[in-house]
Amino acid sequence: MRILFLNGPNLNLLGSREPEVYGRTTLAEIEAKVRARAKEMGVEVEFRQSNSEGELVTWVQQAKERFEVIVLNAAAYTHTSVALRDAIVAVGIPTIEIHLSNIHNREEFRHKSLLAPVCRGQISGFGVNSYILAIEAAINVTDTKK
Ligand code: CA2
Repeated sequence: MRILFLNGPNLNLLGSREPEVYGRTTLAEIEAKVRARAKEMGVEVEFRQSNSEGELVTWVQQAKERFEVIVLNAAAYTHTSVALRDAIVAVGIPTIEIHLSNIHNREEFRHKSLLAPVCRGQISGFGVNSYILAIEAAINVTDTKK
């Protein structure tokens, strides 16, 4: 199984600012943890970050035939992007929405995810572990209802 991890805007800043909200782990360190766990679980991962909505949309489109599952932390685009939502529907690859923080106990504007209705599920609020839990979810995603 090949899993594509996509990370949205400002996640490249992890570890440097707002540690009280997002922790002190950098995105490179998260990637290393994901790779280590994926190796144990016998799955392949690709890990990318972009600040550009269009680039994220292109990567979702290009995932067709190359990846079985997408794990997506769309960051702020979670709450705004009809384009990403449409891309997830268009490619039809099971997509798992993840967040470091619990978006439901933060500001009201973060409670709404435009992506959640077209994703298989959402993992939110477990810090770096949201990424690790997503590997487990991805491996079992074919067992879950669409
Ligand atoms: O909790 C998450 O993973 C979020 O997707 C993170 C987004 C936020 O807009 C979502 O509501 C929830 C923000 C990512 C920005 O990351 C930063 C990291 C360090 C310093 C500043 C921002």
